[in-house]
Amino acid sequence: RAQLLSESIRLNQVGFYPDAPKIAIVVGEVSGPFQITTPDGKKVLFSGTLSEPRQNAISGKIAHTADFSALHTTGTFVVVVPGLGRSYPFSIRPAVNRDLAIGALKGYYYQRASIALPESFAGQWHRPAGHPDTHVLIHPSAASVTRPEGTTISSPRGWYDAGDYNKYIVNSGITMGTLLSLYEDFPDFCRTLVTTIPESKNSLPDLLDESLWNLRWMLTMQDPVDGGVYHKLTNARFDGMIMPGQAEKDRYVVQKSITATLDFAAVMAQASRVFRHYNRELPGLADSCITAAVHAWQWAKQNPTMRYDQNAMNGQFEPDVVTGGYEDRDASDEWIWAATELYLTTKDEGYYKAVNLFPDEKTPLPSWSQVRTLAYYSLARFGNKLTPVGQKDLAQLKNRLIQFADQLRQGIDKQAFQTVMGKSPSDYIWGSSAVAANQGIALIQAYQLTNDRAYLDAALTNLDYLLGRNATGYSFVTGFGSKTPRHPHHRPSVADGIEAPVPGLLSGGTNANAARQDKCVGYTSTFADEVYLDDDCSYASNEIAINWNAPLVYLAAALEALQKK
Ligand code: 9MR
Repeated sequence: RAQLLSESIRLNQVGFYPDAPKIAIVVGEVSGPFQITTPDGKKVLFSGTLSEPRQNAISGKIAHTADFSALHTTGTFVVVVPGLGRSYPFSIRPAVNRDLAIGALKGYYYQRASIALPESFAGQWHRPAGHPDTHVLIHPSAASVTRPEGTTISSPRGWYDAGDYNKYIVNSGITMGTLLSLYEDFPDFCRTLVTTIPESKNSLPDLLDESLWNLRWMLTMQDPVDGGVYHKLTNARFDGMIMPGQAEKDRYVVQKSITATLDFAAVMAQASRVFRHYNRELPGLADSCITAAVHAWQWAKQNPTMRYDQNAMNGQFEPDVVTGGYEDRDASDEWIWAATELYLTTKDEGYYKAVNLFPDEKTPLPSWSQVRTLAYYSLARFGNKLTPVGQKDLAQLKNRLIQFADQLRQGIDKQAFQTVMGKSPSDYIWGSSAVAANQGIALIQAYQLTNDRAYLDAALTNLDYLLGRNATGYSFVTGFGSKTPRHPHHRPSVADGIEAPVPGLLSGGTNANAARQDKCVGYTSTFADEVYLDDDCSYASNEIAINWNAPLVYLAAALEALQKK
């Protein structure tokens, strides 16, 4: 008999690979048997017993595991806990994350600036073009002899950063680095990811065509005279909740910054490597990219203290700029990333030696403000192909990555939701969904180095987290799962008059400090792992952003690519 839905049963609402671990977490004081049945309840495929209770270290709440890893039958099922009810449906099948990988990559298409999205590609989310960005003002903070205040540059294309319509180089940096690394790590698999975009018919993989939309914008953000890169292209203040085509505010490029310029150098160096393979289709692009990267590096050498400090800037120039800051006091990690990508592309050991690659024992989790480990990933990818200076450090480097993954993996079994994510309450920051996804990437790197499937299984726990096995019960990806964000802080999703939000976008997710940060009314919990609100006022827990989607694309695609082995 069909059971009523119980929100106490938390699980990946998309599904599981036939041979991978499969668990649901049942929250609350229950015990005894559970079953896996068809959604109508007519057929029982598996019976098991709930685990002993475990206490959630953050909230003190009780959790039990329903482990049905031994079920390998493909199909669509639910978990039933007698007396409690059933879970959301999920499937067990090969390639279960393929649609997610494609959908999350397609998310970037919807974020494109300066182009109309026709119905043939965007479905019900079709919309007119917005932000041509062909007459972008030089903000007084960015004025130079050749580009004085009030002159304009053309800087079209790119992806909107997030729920807002501005374009920020720093955040584009890690986003592009993550997507291009996915390509470099799994080129053959990436060619199979078809997102149905205007460029799908050309000979490039859609992942690269999509990345090109942003790469071409990034190239326009470099001052051709000195090589420095403007920190962002932005309105002075955020747009209202309007569609892109209705936005009319002036757009500016602001001061050049050390972090933007180094992130740009890293991306361009990596892009040069990647697009070198498509020299026939894109003649000259790879050369332009490496030239741009080297020029940026030279600017950085001459301007190492050029931090972007919006508060200090405001008051000095007209108008004040109050949009996203992406401010970062410490550029040492950006130096490491830029030097590494330049070294890998040019094989010039001077870049490698220009920085201290291992300033301490840490392997920091990548984020927009911390890109050191992206350098380690790239070096590990090249492995034995490194020149002698790189070879010398290779063993140490691999050890670091493996140790980092071991730390992540350690103690999952004691965690309420049996995920890598959330072992520490400090995981629940602004954009915590990307913490989970980036932890997953770190585990995949360790798998690549060791072939130990335990790392893959650990990475899967965080995909399970993102898709519903968590303290909120939400799958954080719009359109993927049963209980998904309906009201993300995302201007098109709010303003388009269509009920469903734009699909394939990863909500920032649980954020312990969200209520204090966005002051949105309606949060129902103060436990770090539960502070999430599906309301568009909640920009601190329910915005979407390109740097969060990228590790989701990586994680889903890499897991797909590796399951096939
Ligand atoms: O992702 C950023 C997060 O780490 C910061 O804590 C937060 C506040 O500064 O800003 C986030 O980035 C936002 C950016 O500044 C503007 N566009 C939306 C981004 C996601 O919320």
